[in-house]
Amino acid sequence: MTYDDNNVFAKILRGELPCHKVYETDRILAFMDVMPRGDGHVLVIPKAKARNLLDIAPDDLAELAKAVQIVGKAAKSALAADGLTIQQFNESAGGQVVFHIHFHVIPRFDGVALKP
Ligand code: DGP
Repeated sequence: MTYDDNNVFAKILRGELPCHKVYETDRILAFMDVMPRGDGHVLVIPKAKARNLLDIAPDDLAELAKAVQIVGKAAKSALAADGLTIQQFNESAGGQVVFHIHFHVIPRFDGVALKP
């Protein structure tokens, strides 16, 4: 499968769509999810073009994983959460809707279920 430059996260990276940015480096952007499944639901994406886990370059994946840990720790601490859920979907059959690789970082609280 190929990378589509018109996906919404590509537009966010180009500044064509707004986002609520929470973390940024020269290679990574993290911003709030517009359809949060819980308080503090953040998306972490690479600036490099990659459709999903099946085609991202290993070096970009390593950088992305490091950013997920940084953002996850910060979100858990900022919200005094009890835990974290990390989600990542690949292709429509795998639940992917936006075709620029991203990790969901969702702070979790004891006894609180994720919204559907
Ligand atoms: P998925 O590809 O299934 O991992 O889901 C994509 C996620 O992206 C979903 O939780 C909603 C979020 N999302 C979709 N469009 C936008 C947008 O324009 N801005 C932001 N911040 N999030 C979006």
